[in-house]
Amino acid sequence: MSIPSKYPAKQHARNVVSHLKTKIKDLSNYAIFLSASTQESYKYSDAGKPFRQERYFYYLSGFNFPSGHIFYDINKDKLILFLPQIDYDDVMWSGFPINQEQALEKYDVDEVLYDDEIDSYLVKYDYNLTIDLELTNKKWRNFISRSKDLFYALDESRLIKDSYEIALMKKAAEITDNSHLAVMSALPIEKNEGHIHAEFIYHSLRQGSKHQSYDPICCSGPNCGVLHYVKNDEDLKERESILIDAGAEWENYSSDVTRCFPINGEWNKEHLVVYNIVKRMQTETISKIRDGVSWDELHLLAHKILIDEFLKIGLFNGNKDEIFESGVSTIFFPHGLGHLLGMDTHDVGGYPNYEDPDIKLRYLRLRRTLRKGMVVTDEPGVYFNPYLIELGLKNSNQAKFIVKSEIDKYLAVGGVRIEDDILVTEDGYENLTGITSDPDEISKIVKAGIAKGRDHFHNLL
Ligand SMILES: [Mn+2]
Repeated sequence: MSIPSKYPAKQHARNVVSHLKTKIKDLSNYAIFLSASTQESYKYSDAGKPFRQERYFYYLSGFNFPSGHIFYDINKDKLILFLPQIDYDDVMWSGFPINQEQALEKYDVDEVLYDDEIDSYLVKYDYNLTIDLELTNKKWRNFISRSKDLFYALDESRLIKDSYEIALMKKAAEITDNSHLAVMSALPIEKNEGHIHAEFIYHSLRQGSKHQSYDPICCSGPNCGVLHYVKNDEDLKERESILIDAGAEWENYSSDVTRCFPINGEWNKEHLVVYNIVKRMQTETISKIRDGVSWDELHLLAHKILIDEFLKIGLFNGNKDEIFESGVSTIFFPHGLGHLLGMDTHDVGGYPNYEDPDIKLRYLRLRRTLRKGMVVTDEPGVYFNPYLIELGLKNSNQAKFIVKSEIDKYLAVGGVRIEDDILVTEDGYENLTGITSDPDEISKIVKAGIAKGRDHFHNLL
């Protein structure tokens, strides 16, 4: 797979048009016009918010600065980037912005102009499709129209990653691998969940990743049972388990990885039992990933494995099929097996159905057949969340299968999730995540870090 030298904006525009054609047959009077995010400040303050480029705009431009616009002339197959005009008052503070010549060199566009010329392009076509009418494009409100079909075409196009995007995602994944390894190796200076958080971000930043794909989830003990725990501020003392869900971003492309480990390097009995159940759920579902496979089915397979294992160790009691039908496994595995990954951590095009009558499928964010070029997370989990267990015990259809006295033994573990980023290929998959999830190897890494002692690490407090 050869990788283009520039972010392939032009090819992206062509892909979008190929999907748009399935909705609008005659595009001869149409163009596409998208706008960048603006640099916003916090309310009542002149401090700028961290800049985050609008993803659809980036997809068609590769331009990562505020206030640009992109125009795709479908008839002429011509992509034009419009730069904001230079604000000379700002040059003193921010330096000179990228100029026309530099932008033409850097981006995969046919022409670079300033935004005072936009009108003369928009008047050429009856329909200049955009995704939203908002502050960034309100000046041209009379020339542009919001289009659901364009949204659809952009989503379908973003669904399948090209070689350039995959290369960016591999870089994000590599930074994430190193940062997870650093976290597992630094227990002498990790006495609070916040230290786990700090260690991950420090190592991501050092590798050039300026942003995280999402706020890291760094939990210990029972907190591991809270799916999107972001408090990240409790002491680790007395606790034995850690769960960290964190992924670095690279040039607007995400990674999303979860690892669990024992704080002292030695898995306690219950923690390892749960870990091995989740490991089996992940190994078996990953092994079935390939073009053409139903993601629903892999998700349900993960539930079946959980039920099988819970019956073996006495956490469930009853008939396998009846347990599956009751949905009681969602008390312990409440989220989906995984989601699409791309510029957004929960990437576009998954078509979830949050009203699905089948509770097992309700929170699955990807509801379509896997296709070559998709990147998905495979992230089964098993949690012992007292609130959810209570709900299960109140539900007469589910309570009869739960062996409460056995479940109680696992509350201290909190939960285990193992999450890798997987590229779907024609006849299988490629796992972009390299950090080990083997429990013995993890144990060795944690112990080796502990053996180095506190003085080995760069830390002040
Ligand atoms: Mn995820």
